[in-house]
Amino acid sequence: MRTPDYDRSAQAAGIVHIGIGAFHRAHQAVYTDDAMGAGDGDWGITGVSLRSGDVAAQLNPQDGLYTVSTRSAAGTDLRLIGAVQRVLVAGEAAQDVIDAIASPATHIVSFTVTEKGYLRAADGSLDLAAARGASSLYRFVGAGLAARRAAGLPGLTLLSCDNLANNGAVLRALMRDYLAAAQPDLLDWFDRECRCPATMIDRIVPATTDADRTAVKAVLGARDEGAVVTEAFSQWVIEDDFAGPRPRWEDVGAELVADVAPYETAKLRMLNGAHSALAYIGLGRGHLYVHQAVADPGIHPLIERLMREEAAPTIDAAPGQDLSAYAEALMGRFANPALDHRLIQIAMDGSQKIPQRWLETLAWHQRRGQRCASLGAAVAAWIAFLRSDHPIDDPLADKLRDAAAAPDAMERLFGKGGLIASDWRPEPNV
Ligand code: CS2
Repeated sequence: MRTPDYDRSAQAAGIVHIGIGAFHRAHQAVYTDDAMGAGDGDWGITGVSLRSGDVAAQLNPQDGLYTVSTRSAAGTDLRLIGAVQRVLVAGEAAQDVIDAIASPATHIVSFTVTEKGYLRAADGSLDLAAARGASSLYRFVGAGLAARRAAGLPGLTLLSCDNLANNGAVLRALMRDYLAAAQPDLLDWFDRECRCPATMIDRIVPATTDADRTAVKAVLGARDEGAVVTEAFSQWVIEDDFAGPRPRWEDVGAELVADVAPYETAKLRMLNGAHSALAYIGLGRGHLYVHQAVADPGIHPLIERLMREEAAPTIDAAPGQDLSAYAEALMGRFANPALDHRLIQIAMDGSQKIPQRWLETLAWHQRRGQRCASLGAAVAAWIAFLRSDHPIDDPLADKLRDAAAAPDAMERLFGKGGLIASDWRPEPNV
């Protein structure tokens, strides 16, 4: 088993990561572990959980160490990751979180807080009441930045690693909205000193189950509470616009580029768009996992069409970006029989995911007078899901259920002033 090949105890913590779930541990933390293994020091990660204390309870007793199991049809590869040094629970150690952000050793604050963690109102602007709340990333970052300025320290790079369109610009705008309301004297300093690069992040990471932990124990000989399970594929495209030092992630597989948009758009509309369609259509047909749904002959062609004929034409590909090869690779990744990726996990937070995954594609075609049969079926499957007995895990759950139950469900969900803001307007027979 591969283990960290650098002196963990000699590394300063250069990164504070907010939202230290399984995805971060299988993605950015692995690149950072690789970078430190390649000799680039002082990029230890201080993890922060904004809500639950689960990850802190799993990782702190293990000194931040955990395994990543990479699973494919060929078997499982196990590796120990040393990049995470400790995990703070914001609600229990607020000052420690602020101190970590304000530490002279910190250069980057990164985020995987999921779509809903950005606390946006339906029109995309900051929900200021929520942003002033206890589990708001803005409060901690705002306080940490204020302490840095007071100490005469330089600003930071705020690195959003969530599946949002234009995640860097979105984070910058929301952070500015928060500062304008709560700490207006910091705005100019923020503009001068801080950067918010865009990123495209990609690795399929199902939620870890107890069966996964048991499988790891069989190999490791010890129980790893923080174990994560993933696929072999991993991709990270980052806009090269940092406020200060950063790990040499490009030496260990990340792509540092001037413009992330073509990669990000392709990923959101093709991979994530297909994922959400698989989730709702698959659940409707009684499947549990992605690999089952994509193998269903009643679903497979619909997903191919969604990616190749509906999403791909809307993307302004970068030179050398081959969307047909991308679609083919995605079908292979979805079919991975060794990864039990639950459809219900992807079905969660639909109100936050669907605009950038489906509705931008639908609007693009609508402007050209074209219909999208696959995305139309996906929208119908989401409404059927909202009407079904499945538990709805979504910040708008109650409103969605009510809207979906109404005879004019499409209007209430997607119409002007509906629950889901977008440029797409439902038509009869979408
Ligand atoms: C999935 C993503 O849960 C979901 O909504 O679509 O987490 C997906 O697995 C990742 O974005 C892959 O990079």
